[in-house]
Amino acid sequence: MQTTFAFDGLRVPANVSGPPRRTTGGWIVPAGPVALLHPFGPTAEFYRHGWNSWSPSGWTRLDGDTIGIKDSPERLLTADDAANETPHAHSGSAVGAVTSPDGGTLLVGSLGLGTPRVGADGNVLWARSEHDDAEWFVAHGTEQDVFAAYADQVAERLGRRTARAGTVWSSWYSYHEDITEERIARAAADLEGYPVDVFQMDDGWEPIVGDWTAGPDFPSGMAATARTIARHGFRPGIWLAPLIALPGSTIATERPDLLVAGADGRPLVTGHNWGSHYHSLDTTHPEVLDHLRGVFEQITADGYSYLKLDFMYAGAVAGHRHVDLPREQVYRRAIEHVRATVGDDVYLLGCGVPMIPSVGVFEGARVGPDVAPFWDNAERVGDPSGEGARNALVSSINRVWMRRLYEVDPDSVYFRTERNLLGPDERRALQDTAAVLGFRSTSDPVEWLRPEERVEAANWLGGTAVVEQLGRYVFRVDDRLVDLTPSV
Ligand code: 9PG
Repeated sequence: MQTTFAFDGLRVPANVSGPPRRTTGGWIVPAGPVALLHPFGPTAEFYRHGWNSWSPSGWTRLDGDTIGIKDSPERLLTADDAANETPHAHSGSAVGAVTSPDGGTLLVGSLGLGTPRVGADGNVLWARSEHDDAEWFVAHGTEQDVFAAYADQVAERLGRRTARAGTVWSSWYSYHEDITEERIARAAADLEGYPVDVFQMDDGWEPIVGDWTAGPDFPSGMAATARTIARHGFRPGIWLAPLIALPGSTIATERPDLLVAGADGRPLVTGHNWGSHYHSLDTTHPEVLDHLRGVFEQITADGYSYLKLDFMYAGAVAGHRHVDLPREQVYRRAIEHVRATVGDDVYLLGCGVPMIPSVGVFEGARVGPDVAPFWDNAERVGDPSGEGARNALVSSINRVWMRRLYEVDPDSVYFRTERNLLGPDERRALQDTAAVLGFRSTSDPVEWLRPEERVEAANWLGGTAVVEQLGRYVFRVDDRLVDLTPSV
């Protein structure tokens, strides 16, 4: 049906599937395709929201370049919604908005789990879902107001978990996969006394992605390392990618029938990393749920209560499963199963997660690609999902509104000058972004830091800040004005 939204000072003719109704800060529109005739023209800016943690997000002019992963199907499969993404058109996942040159923002966002898409051109802001099962929220107002109202509508439906992580040390951006029980023990010992709450071991402890048991570099077992971490005063945290399996893993080798399949019935390739492709576990299969229960019972029994669950989008990709259900709902049920296994006191940080389906089931979520000790990613020009400090900062700061949904993790910051190409202003921009988002983590081993850098790290990690958003990328952080515009 055709309708007209009457906003304060703006009338927007629209095609919708049924009569809209008023709600706080906007309108609820029934499930089904939506097209809004916006009057802002091609010089308006479009907010593009990426599907998962690593997917490019941000603002761009409708008459300018699109934001997305261009020219790499492999990257697209891992770092965005490959089934729907059209990188050369202005579109994204779940929510989108257009901002007129004079400042008003028109937003449409999904309130459900039907793999929704939103896009725009100079005349139309459109929205549709793979599965038309969820209502939409439509609003017009200031940028901050409409995104806050949308987030509140999402949280009202999907819930919000409120436990906080505190400060985190991660092994990834220093040691990468090169970790051993001695190296972890040394890093934890050196960190003793620093204002760090969680010591999170990252990828490298397991023998292969898919087999979640102690690898050869952890001969004393994972419980022993958790005890070591705890002895130094930290909450033990660990990384897992529980929904994927490399071809050589036990589950992929012995039970390929438990993997998401392609049209040919063979295990579907659902992403690429570690110099390989990998597959997804079919979480609609009862035996996969049993397997996951076992993995999570073991890891929590070993003493880990902060779990970074990575590559999680792979549980929500399109493919053939034991039970045919909308894929974002399949994903959410899997996380609910994990939650039921670990209980409410375990902190779950989602990474590579589909953003909206993770609301209410994760305490925290990564909101950008990986940082790196360099600013621009020279190898991946035109790929805003590539690792790098700038790419991480840009996506993360454009997702600051998601603070209302979970803790938002912009990834680690650096204090070290050793093994780091980032200059002082670049390191500071990352630190400011993390302070604004309210999630403080670093990966610098104390032994890599000079004396003055140790002081700086301790002060920043121990700090708290009162943050007020003044503009899209402008914040008051305590008494300081932080303008991240030059970094974006
Ligand atoms: C461990 C790492 C770290 C890191 C995670 C994740 O788009 N990609 O292909 C892509 C690959 C790896 C990746 C991120 C994106 O890194 O974000 O913090 O835990 O895994 O292997």
